[in-house]
Amino acid sequence: MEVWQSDMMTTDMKNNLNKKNPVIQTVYTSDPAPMVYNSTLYLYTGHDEDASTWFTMNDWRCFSSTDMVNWTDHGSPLSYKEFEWSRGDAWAGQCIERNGLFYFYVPMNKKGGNMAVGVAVSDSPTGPFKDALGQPLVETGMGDIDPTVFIDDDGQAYLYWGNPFLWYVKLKEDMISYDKTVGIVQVPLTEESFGKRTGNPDRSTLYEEGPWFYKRNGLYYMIFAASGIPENIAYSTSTGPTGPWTFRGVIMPTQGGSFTNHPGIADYKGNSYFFYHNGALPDGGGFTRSVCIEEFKYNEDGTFPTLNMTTEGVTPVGYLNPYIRNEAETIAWEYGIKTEPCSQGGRNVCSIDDGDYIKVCNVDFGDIGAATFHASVASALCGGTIELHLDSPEGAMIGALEVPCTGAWEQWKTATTNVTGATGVHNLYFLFKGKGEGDLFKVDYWSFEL
Ligand code: FUB
Repeated sequence: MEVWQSDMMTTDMKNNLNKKNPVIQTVYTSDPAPMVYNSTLYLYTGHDEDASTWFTMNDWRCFSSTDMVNWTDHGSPLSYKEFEWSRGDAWAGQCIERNGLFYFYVPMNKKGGNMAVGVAVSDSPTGPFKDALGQPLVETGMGDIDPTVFIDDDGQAYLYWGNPFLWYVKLKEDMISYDKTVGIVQVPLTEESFGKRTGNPDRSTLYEEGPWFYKRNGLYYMIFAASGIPENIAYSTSTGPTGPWTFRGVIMPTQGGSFTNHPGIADYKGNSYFFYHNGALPDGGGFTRSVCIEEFKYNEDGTFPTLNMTTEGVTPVGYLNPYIRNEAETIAWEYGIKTEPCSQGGRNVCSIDDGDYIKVCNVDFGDIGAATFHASVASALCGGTIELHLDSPEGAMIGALEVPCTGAWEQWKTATTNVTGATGVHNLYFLFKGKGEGDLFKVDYWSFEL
């Protein structure tokens, strides 16, 4: 198991064939917030702009998976620009479902003011989300960032947030207002509750930011970025939703080349997953971060094991069905490509150059095997070829789709080719080939046929 160390080189993108971290390679992502809904795991992230030298973040991103290794890119469900009162800084948020609506709690800087937490609502987990209030939901003027939301078994919802303080409100059932009789409560940051920090008179406990609040087997968990800069991830537990909290120790040491970290926890298909970020992509670092995932098992008593950052990441918990429409932007690993909004709706893969590839994992072709392959493609230039290889870019080639010039980048055509030798379960590589300079073609979606 390869563990990230602070002096480790960044990921070798092209030859990273058996590794799954970071889980998104097309953009820098941060501050992961997983949400399980309708048997799908949705991953909401922040988005560090390329070449950032500060937390330059304009929108949030959403990805989804049903197997934890192939991630579909849904683009941006929400930007700070949706909030008329915001001037920027789309920092760490979390989304939750209640009564068929999705509530996305997000911190931003106010026009002419400080950070504040807003809430946006949508009837779809992938958005678009709309500002629910036209003004912030909560603000204290003292570090109102990193909201985390949880609905308890009795229906009471809680929103915690803050750096350097930890605050909470009891949300009303509408999820866009809170109980003003209780008001905004400041959690006592005591050594017993959040650990002892030395050398910083302004912050006497390890609590820093990025809280993640949930309940498991009757125990409430507060996971948080801890210890100052550089951060590790630590946690506290309580028998009640509002404390008192007991400090339990560090979960993830400082690793991975980003001076911040941010936890997100989800149980999915019988496994427990720990989401975090690091600086592992090329040109990555504290302001160009990337989300990673580790699978873990709670100890018998509900405490956490120590978790290290790895490049291996998680193992699949499902198979990809090649005989249905699959979005080209469903990706386990890629080299060289990007995604963008598609003129046919949704997103498509773009920035395809000769030698680039997309890998999808655990594709189940079945016993009979595939006979044909179709893809929706567009090219204003010379087109090219999509070679279909099993298990590595140099593995058995089961087919090669000629992509024609379709006349325009928005002119989509379905191209088809015959396939042989595709049976059983394989990782599938789409290896892009072509002679032109720059973008060869775009791909919207694909499928195989028996
Ligand atoms: O992503 C911007 C800020 O960095 C977040 O709000 C913090 O949790 C830290 O990850």
